Amino acid sequence: MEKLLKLSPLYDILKKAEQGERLSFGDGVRLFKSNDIHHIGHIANIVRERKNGNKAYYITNRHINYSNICKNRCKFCAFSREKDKAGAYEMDMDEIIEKAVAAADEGATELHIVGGLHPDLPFDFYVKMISAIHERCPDVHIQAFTAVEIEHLSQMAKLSVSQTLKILKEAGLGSMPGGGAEVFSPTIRQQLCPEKLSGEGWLNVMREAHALGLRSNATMLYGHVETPEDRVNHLIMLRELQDQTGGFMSFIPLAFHPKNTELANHFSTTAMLDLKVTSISRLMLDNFGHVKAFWIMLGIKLSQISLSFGVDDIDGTVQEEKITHAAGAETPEALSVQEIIRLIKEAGRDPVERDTLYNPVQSKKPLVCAV
Ligand code: V47
Ligand code: SF4
Repeated sequence: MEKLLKLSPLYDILKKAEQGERLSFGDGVRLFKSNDIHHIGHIANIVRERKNGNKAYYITNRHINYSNICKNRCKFCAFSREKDKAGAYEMDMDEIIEKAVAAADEGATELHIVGGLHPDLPFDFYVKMISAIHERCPDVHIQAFTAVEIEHLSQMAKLSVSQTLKILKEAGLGSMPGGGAEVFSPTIRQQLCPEKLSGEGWLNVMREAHALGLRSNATMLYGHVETPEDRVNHLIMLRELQDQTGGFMSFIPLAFHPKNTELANHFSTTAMLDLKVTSISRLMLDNFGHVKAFWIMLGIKLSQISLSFGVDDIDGTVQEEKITHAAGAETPEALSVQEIIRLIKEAGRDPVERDTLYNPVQSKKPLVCAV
């Protein structure tokens, strides 16, 4: 391989990555502009194995998308609806708690709870939702609210982001998912989601969360109108915040699904771009522990292959997913633990069930909730 690697026009960059040297903006852009997926993947795999050995993580979890009502109109989103318009929904507290309790009874160790920016649900609703779930299922980790939702909740509550997060943490919030990051470039945000919290704003919410001891994930939505330069800038901004806080657990590249969105004339992502993004993310984000393939968006087969292209985590059982499926995802909404384990083993990796914070899960016994 070394002989072949020397022939690659990317040899200098790949050698740097292999030796643990930080890659520059220019390096990242050159990688994205190359189609040498074998060599990029090979070095990403070396880095992936250096960080996580032969382990491939998964989690028993459940997504709850409590409402699709949103005051924003992001052009890439097929999920959101205006209040009182056809297709708008809002789960009530009982329904949310029922889903949470059922998931915990079936062995979920994590609840992933996100929704739109509801124009008039009071902050108190969200606090009650978290505390009610936490009271009923104290052993289940609640990963809820993107940085964009937190900023919105802080406006509804007329509190600072830090105070908002503190109240939610006291109620039982365990960590935050990585959604809402999209691509940080102000030009792209202006074009696709002008009402949305800025990239700087997203990073500031995460900085506040990490300062309070709340860990989080980070994402990047790719495969729409962004350039290789936009992607690399995004990754470097994440890397810089991670240098300061160390609070990010995993990075999840999100493959854009165009159906039913205002960008419906765009193509879906290709396998080539998907694997470049997982591999180059692994190489650029040298201070992130994990790169995760959200199989719902990446597809089951490509997620399996991505385990050799930088990825060490294949997410979870999920059970119900509305955001990507509104945009035409053809994946199922759930995978069983047995299916996930088979995918991982056939990829030659060792499956490790993890909790949200990447501790191995010892007991397979369902966590029982208080009735
Ligand atoms: O914030 C919206 C994206 C995100 C589309 O942290 C779309 O572990 C593709 O962030 N095509 C929500 N993506 C999902 C998310 C996530 C998922 C799984 C795990 C984690 C984690 C986070 O989905 C949104 C937005 O960036 N999105 N529309 C679309 N048409
Ligand atoms: Fe609303 Fe999020 Fe959809 Fe944007 S991506 S319209 S903020 S639900």
